[in-house]
Amino acid sequence: MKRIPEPFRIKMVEPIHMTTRSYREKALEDAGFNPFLLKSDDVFIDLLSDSGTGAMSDNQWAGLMRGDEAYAGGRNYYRLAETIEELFGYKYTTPTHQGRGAEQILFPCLAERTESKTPVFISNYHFDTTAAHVELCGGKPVNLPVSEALDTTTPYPWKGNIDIAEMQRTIEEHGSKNIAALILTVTNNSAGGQPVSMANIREASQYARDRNIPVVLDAARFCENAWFIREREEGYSNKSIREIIQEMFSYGDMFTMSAKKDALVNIGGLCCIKEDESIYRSVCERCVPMEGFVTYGGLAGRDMEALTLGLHEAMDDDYLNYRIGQVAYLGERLRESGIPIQYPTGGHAVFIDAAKMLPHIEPRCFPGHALANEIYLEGGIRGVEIGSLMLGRDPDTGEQKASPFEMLRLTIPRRTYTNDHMDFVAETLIELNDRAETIKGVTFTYEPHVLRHFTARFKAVA
Ligand code: P61
Repeated sequence: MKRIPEPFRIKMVEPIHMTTRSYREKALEDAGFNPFLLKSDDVFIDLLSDSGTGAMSDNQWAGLMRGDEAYAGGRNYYRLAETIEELFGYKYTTPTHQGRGAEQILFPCLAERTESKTPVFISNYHFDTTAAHVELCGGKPVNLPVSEALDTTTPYPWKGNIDIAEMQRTIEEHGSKNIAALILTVTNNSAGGQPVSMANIREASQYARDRNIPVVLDAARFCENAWFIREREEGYSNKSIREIIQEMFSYGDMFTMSAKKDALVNIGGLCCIKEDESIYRSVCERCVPMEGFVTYGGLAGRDMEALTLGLHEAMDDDYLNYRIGQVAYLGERLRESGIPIQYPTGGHAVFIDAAKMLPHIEPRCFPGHALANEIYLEGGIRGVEIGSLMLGRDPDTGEQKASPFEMLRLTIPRRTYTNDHMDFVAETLIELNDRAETIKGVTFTYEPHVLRHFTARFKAVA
């Protein structure tokens, strides 16, 4: 594959430092063998998340100066709301401090509308905060990824899709009145940043709408998903990213968005409703006590300005080609060295199949997390587990939920690292792979109840 160089020049740099192995051993021990608890100054290449970690453009930085910091009715809010209406066709916009802020003000409104005590939310895959907010409002999150996504070696273009037959069966089993929403996560983060096809979005949406089930897009990585549709789906190669996005959003009734990803800002989120005024009113009622007044939702005016500009920038063809090309570049380097990854690579990260790379570590000893610790010790690189640890326990039974994946996610921040950094990451992993059998699993010394992986502490198991 031809390498696409960065479509930008670097105007400002932030120094990063390599440490010694003995320094990292001490740092990781102090962090309870949980990379989330490391100081970022002790990390050389930080691939924990692509969330809020990207670089803003000169235009966005300039936009910060245009912030109107009024408590209510600030001009940046109206510019943002107009942009949302123009790009996505959604009438009502509520800004939030980040994606989970949108989830916490929307999901209880959807749950309330069902007749059920445990309303069901179905999805191609709920990301962890999404599942947590479903559970916090008394709901049950049901993940229905397609079976192709579960085999990391099989090349399949739409590993992000929802399994339509399973979706139909689940709706019949529970009855449509008990389904609070269909949530389509684009791209499908937990399955490997994998795209959802337009055909799948259309069909799932139609089925849900015919049964009065609201369709929510979890739109954190909407541009990356649109890029894959243009590359891979018949009938879309001549369409613009913007046209594809308009069609994708036409199949949703509302969307939540962590703007810290594709919208290219360091903080921000959105909860937008296409036309249902009553749900918008319920969202507003929750927004005021939880996030802030409805025209700022936890954001400064300047943050909303940067977000408006970011929405446009993320749709740029050169940017998207480079962005997804960089993820594919790291993926290819690993694959050619025999490291098992979710293949083909998705939009924002390379997912190492830790179950395959470390078959001697059982899921209950978290192979993805063990690998995250090891790559930090080896090269000062920080990744994140996506597997049993992140999935957590069933809140009713206390049992570990069965995870279809045990992965280490190497998440690439936008416009931040060069391919030389990617080479260093690949070389570090290749070295680790050569001594994979020496890597040990982990067990908890402290396990929090909600979203445990963020603050848990561990020790190695013999
Ligand atoms: C991430 F290690 N994602 O992927 P907020 N929906 C989707 C997301 O990907 C998402 C949110 C909603 C993160 C941040 C993160 O255990 C972790 O703006 C598809 O983060 O509130 C966030 O958006 C929530 C990293 C979240 C983690 C949880 O890196």
